[in-house]
Amino acid sequence: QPPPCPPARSARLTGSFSASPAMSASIKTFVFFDLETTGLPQDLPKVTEICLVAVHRCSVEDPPRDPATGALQLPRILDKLCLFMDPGKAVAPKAAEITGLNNSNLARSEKQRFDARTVALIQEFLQRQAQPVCLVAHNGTDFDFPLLKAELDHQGQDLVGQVYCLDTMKAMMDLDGSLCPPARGAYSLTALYKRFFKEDPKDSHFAEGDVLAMLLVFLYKAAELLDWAGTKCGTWAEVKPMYSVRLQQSR
Ligand code: DCM
Ligand code: MG
Ligand code: MG
Repeated sequence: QPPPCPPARSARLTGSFSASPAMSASIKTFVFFDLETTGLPQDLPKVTEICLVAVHRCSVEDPPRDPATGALQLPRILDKLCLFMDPGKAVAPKAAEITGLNNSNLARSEKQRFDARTVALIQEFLQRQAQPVCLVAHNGTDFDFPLLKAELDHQGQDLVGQVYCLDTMKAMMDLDGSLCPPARGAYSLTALYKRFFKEDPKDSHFAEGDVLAMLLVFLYKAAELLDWAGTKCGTWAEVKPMYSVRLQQSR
């Protein structure tokens, strides 16, 4: 059992902002999402792939199970949006290796940039869901939320309406009372999936593969995470872009 972190650090790492508990307890739809990218934050990455999978609260509260084994199953009703982009900058070798996406196969498939139409698709997808929605991403606080914000910002746009944010890595660490950075490796998506399901997740570093693995991890801890979401969710309004458009264009 690692020693508890000092209070200041705990507060920062939970990613808990000022969402009103009464409001985030009313989240109707969880939209699990993952981004594949040209690289890590220091590379000022661009998105190569986005997958969003929307799940109504009722499916999270009562997930289906295999009648014979009792094993958790994916909910029957999932809205999905998966899009690939031409990032307009070089995909780093490591990113290409793990995602299978590179400048050549994205260009050959004539993929478009993360443009105004991409933003419109994401907006419409979110607005189709029962409101309010909560975006859920693994390590979202440090990666997926600020990067999506930067891509929207690049288009001069932002999400509309009240949108909540939940980082499954931070939430799982908080639930375990294990908030110190050395414990992070134990809370990677792969590590959590292996801990709960005793096998490797399928299609790691494919956006949809990572989203479905994250959804199963979430369902495994659904009762605790729903409870956590009711009081500790962040809000989209408080997410800052990973970088500014100007910085990206100067590279
Ligand atoms: N990434 C990277 N190098 C790593 C891990 C990730 O460049 N060792 C980048 C490329 C991935 C993106 O982060 O597309 C998202 O990672 P993940 O597949 O874990 O969601
Ligand atoms: Mg990810
Ligand atoms: Mg991924």
